[in-house]
Amino acid sequence: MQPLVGLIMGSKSDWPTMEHAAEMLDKLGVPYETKVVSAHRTPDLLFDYAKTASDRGLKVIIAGAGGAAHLPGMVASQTSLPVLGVPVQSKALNGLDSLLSIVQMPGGIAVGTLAIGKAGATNAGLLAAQIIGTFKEDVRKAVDEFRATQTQTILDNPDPDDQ
Ligand code: RP5
Repeated sequence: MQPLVGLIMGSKSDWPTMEHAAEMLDKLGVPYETKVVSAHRTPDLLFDYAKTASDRGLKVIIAGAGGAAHLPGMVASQTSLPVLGVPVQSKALNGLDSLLSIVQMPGGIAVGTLAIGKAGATNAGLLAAQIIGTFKEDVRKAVDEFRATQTQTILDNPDPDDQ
């Protein structure tokens, strides 16, 4: 199936975090592609990827990076597709460096920044699906069902001490 979401990350080492975005996209039936694209180590690839993304049929880009996390902002500078940035939890500063690098975009180029680490990657997949759901009915329904199941599961298990 034609990928609608580009799921990119600065390094293979980001995959244990970013696979949670992939998991959510799988769950919600959103076709996506994955690729390592580094702002620092493969800058030409970054420009090519971002500039051709829309023509290749992508509708949303999820970009995860850690440390000096320039990837989401640089991708956003080269495409008008929505870019969702995931701050990967770095070893040295626990991802605060990643978060601040991604979230503090100057006005005029937008990156939607998610939480640090697994929650952020999960929600990036969910938010990408919600964007795709604005024009793809099956994905919108999958998101609604996911949320309804999540709510019901909590209502059915109110005792925090139950296993
Ligand atoms: C960033 O540097 C990557 O996004 C990664 O989070 C971090 C460390 O990369 P590796 O040295 O593990 O490849 O560009």
